[in-house]
Parts: sequence; C-alpha cells; structure tokens
Amino acid sequence: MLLRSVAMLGLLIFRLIAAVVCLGTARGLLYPRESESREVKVLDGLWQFRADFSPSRDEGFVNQWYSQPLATTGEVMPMPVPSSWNDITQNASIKEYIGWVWYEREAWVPALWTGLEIVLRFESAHYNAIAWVNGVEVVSHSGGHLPFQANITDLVKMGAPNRITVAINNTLTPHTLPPGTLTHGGPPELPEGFVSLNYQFDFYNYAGLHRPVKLYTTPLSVHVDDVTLVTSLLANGSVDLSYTVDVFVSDSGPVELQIILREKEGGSAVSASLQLPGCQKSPCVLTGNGQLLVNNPRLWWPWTMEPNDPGYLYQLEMVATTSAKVSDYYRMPVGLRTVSLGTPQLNINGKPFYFHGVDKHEDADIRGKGLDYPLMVKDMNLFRWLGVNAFRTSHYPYAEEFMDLAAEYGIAVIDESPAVGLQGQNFVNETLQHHLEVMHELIQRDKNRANVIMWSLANEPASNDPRSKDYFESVAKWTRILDSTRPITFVTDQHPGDDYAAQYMDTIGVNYYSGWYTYPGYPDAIPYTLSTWLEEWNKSFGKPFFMSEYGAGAVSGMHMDPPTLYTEDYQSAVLTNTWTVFDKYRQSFLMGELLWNFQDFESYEKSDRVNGNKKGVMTRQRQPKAAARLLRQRYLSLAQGYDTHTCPNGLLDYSQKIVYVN
Ligand code: GCB
Repeated sequence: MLLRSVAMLGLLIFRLIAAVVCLGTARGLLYPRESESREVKVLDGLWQFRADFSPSRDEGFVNQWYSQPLATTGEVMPMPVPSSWNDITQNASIKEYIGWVWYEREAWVPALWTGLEIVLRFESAHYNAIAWVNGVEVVSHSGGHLPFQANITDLVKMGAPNRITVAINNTLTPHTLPPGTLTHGGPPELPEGFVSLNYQFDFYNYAGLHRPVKLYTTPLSVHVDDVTLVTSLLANGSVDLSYTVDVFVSDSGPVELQIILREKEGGSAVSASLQLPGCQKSPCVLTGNGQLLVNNPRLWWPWTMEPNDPGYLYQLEMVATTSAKVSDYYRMPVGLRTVSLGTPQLNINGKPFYFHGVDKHEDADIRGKGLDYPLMVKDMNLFRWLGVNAFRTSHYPYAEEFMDLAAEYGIAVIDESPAVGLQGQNFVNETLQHHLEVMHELIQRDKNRANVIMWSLANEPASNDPRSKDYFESVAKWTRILDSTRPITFVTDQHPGDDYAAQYMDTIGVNYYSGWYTYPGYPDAIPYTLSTWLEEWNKSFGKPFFMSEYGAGAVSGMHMDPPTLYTEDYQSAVLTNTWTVFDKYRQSFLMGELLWNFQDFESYEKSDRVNGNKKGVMTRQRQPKAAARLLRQRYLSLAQGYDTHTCPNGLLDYSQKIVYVN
C-alpha cells in the first residue's frame, strides 16, 4: 500500500513540479557571468560567525539575530568563505557542532547599480540555509551542494552597505540527502543533553558556506533566464545544435533574441535571430527555440580520445533586446558532443569511450569542503598526470568551477546526486519528494555541460529492500523526463540477484572491495572473487555496467613485505590484481573503471578509519603513494591503446613520447 502510494505520489510530484517549471516565472540557475549588461561581485572573504549553543539551538530565531548586527547578539569570530567551519578553530565543540550557525557580512551595493535587477546567489550552503538582507528573509534552501538565489532588488540600499545574514543547519534527518539521524541521549551514564549525529555514509559531514556567495546584476526589464542545448550529429559530419532559450521580460513589447555560436578564438560564427512576441501579461518568461547548423564542427572530446584538440568549447552568446532597446548579454562555454550507450561501451560522438578514472571527494585540510582554486587546478593537473579521463562526483554535485575546468581539460563526469546510503526507512514520500527536487536542481544546473556523460541517481542505497523498487522507479522516470539525452545510472553494492533498483537504470555502477571488505589480507583471491561478481552482474542484467568502486586503504609511508593491510604495498597488490580482472573483461562487457579513491579524505570517527579514509592513491595533501604511479602507468597505457601486461616487465617507459589512439 505504502509502496503504491510512493509511486503515485511520485507521479503527482512529476506533474506538480512540471507545472511549476512550465508555468512559473522563476529564474533559471545560469551561472553568474559578467558581460556588458551584467556585473558580478564575489562576496568571499572573512564573514562574522556565531554558533547557537542554546540547548534547543533556537536562540538566534527567538532573539532575531538577523535583525541586528550579529556582533551585538554575542561573541562572534571571523570565518572564511568559502570554507567548512569545522576545522578552522581549535574548539572541539565547534568542530562537532550540530544545529544552527550564523554568518554575516556587509556588502556595498554601488549607486551605479540603481535601475538594475540585483540577485544574491549562494553557490552552496550545507545543509539547510535561510538568508536575510537588511533583516528581511529573502530565500531558504534545503540541500548542501547546489546553488540557490534571490532577487533582492527592492530590498537593497543603493550606494550603501547592506547586511547579509545567513543561518545554516547541518542536521541530517531521514529525509535529507544524504540522510542521517540525530539521536538525543542514550544510555543513562551519558551526560544530560548528549546528542549524536549518525550518518549512513563514509565522509565527514562538513558544513558551512562551501562555495562563493555573489551579488550579480541584470537589466531590470529583460534577462536571459535559461537555455537548454542538445547536440545532434548529422550523417555529413555537421552538428545540429538545438536551443531553447527562456527570456524574462517585465515590459510589454516584443523581444529580439540573437543566438551566436563563436569559436573560442573569436572566429567564425553561426547565428540566428528570433522575434519573440511580447508578454500578454508582464512580467513573463518568453521562450525562443530553433537550431544552429554547425559545419565542420570542432567536437568536444575526452582528452584520451582526441589529444590534439581535447575539451574544445565554443562560446554561446545570447542577446535579448526589448523594443525600448535594452539588451541583456549572456555568454557561456559550450561543447558539442553526443553520448549514447553502445555494447559494452559508452559512445561519445559515435565512438567507443572506455573510461578509466577515479572517484573523489571535495575535501582538503583546514578548508574541508570549501572551494579552493589552487587545489582545484592541482587536482585537474593530477588527473592528467595520472591519465584519468573521467571522474564521478561521489557522492554529491561538485562546484560548477570544477565541472567547467574539467570540461576544458577534456575530462568526462558521471554526475552524482547526494543520495548516498539510503536505507529502508528512507524510502518514503518525504525523501522521494526531496530527491526529485534535487534531481531537478542538478539537471537544471548541469544540463548544458558537455563533459557530463551520465546522471548517477544514488550511491549504495539498500536496493535489496523491496521498498527501493517503487522509489527508484519514480526517480528514474523523473530523471528521464528532465533529460532524455544522457544515460542514467546508480551505484550499487548489492548482489545482482537481490537488487530491486538496477532494472530501472540504463547502465549500472558496481562497487566491490575484493581484498579489502571481502577476503581482507588475500589479494590473490581477487581474480576469483571479482571475476565471479562481475560475471554474475553481466548475466543477471545484460545491461552495460562499470566498476564504480574498488580499492584498499594505505597509510602513506607504511610498508611491509609481504604486504599487510594499510601498507602502500598492500594497496598496490590489490590494485594490480584487480586490473588483471578488468583486462579480462574490458573488451567484452566492462564499460569503464573508477578507482576508490583519488585522494585520502576525512570521514567520521570510527574504529576502521585511520584519521579518515586512506584509500586515496594520493594523500589528502595530494602527494602520490606508490599505487599512484602504478595507476598512472595503467591509465597512460590504456590511453595509448596498448595493454599494460604486454609491455616489457609490465612497465611503461615514461621517457617515450606518448602516442594516443582515437
Ligand atoms: C563504499 C562507499 C564509499 C566509501 C567506500 C569505503 O562503498 O561508496 O563512500 O568511502 O566504500 O572506503 O568504504
């Protein structure tokens, strides 16, 4: 009964959300970019910070901390943005704090912005957030990894400082994504007021303003609000780029819309011009659509498929002009490529793409999950150094800046939702509704990214629980409604015979830790256990699938021969033995391989974690362990199209010039 109602509710929500999406005048989520009609002011830096230590964590709301400068409510401290708050202080009660924290800063709004529309944008705040401008609530949002924004034009004081206050709560519940449980008390010997947050996943629940906060402007009467692009490859090699552009308009006349696709170097352009009839009732959103025909296109390719021109991005320019001659200009990078499922491999632009990559976390010392430009570029350079051609955003959507840089580097992305570790009690309407909303926000944000090749709906849910069946049927259906151009997947650690959700996916990510969770200490068992596992998956579903996680922990610098758990030698043994299995199936049914994990990362305290999860081939500080060089050897040789095992002594000569295959 409940399951049926979950499915029914799912359908109802599709319709409701679809209705809101189609009829509403809500803004799209276009990444803020400067142009001749738009200005962006980044509010990164030091904010004031205060955690609410009152027993029920509600003093800030009762005493309305948002209605006055935060420093007048009590003691505040400086807090860097972007950053997680957890590792910034020496105070354990702040590190492990659960509840509402408060951030505040002033931002000058220049008098020159008078007559413009002003938007306050948060690229991410983990988990629940409420924002006020000059004491007036402007937006609230649930979910830690996606942007949200508010039009604050009518609230700001021009040519003056404006107070921005944000309250953020990191509590996880059975209905958040990821889910968790807050437990009050416990056995009687525990002190009064003891509270613990139990997670169902293996990374630290870092929280705070993790990505930049921005103010940006658009003209008041018109702005390009959203765009959806779809690439089709024609038989003659040309590209048909179809576009649907939403334009927000607040006056009544017709609007001229120009769409121009330029080469990165500013060269030859393909363009179209449309006349959109004015609003019947303003304000409104007008939609223009059509196709651009691109002859001799420079396609977007992963760097291992096209080393001479990887990650090529055009620039799409959209100009919306009202009859009063007010124009809004919006430009964005755009890659032209198609994705389709082949057997066994995924095809990019019609050619097979075997992905060899990594799983990752947004995670580093001190800043936690805060966006950090040096780290971002370092990670991208390490991807190239390792020969990585794809990564999964395990286990939540990553920063847009990172996604865009990966596109330029020609690195493909499996874009994952934050639904990690869902258990039976989570397969209920409230979680489902939130999951559908999150998929909508994620696809809205990333739908035009050429390097996003698949949507991953979840990681390791209890998909052996019958309650997961209707739940995932609903999420899969909804995701296909939102985007029919990319395959959908999810990542499972269940036995193929027990999995209720896999049937709804186009392709499946399989996690299996042979030599670690299965037969720890026996790396020689891997060729047997892993082969059996993969063959069973292949037989049971007959769908393309990939290895989404495998690996072993290693404390950097720890050695033992013969190898024992947690040594670099053991990690190397597990990886090399696993690769013999992959090589057996690469040509037949394995679509790709992702190693767990690119780097060591912080987890929550538990006895089988040594100051975090140590399965990285890089340390948390991005220095290579022994296994990193082996991985590099494997991936570079895969990129060159010859087998690691046929190289002399199994070793690649790094001095030789790398020749890639298409
Ligand atoms: C998994 C999870 C990942 C963990 C990893 C591990 O299966 O998907 O989140 O961190 O195993 O190291 O245990």
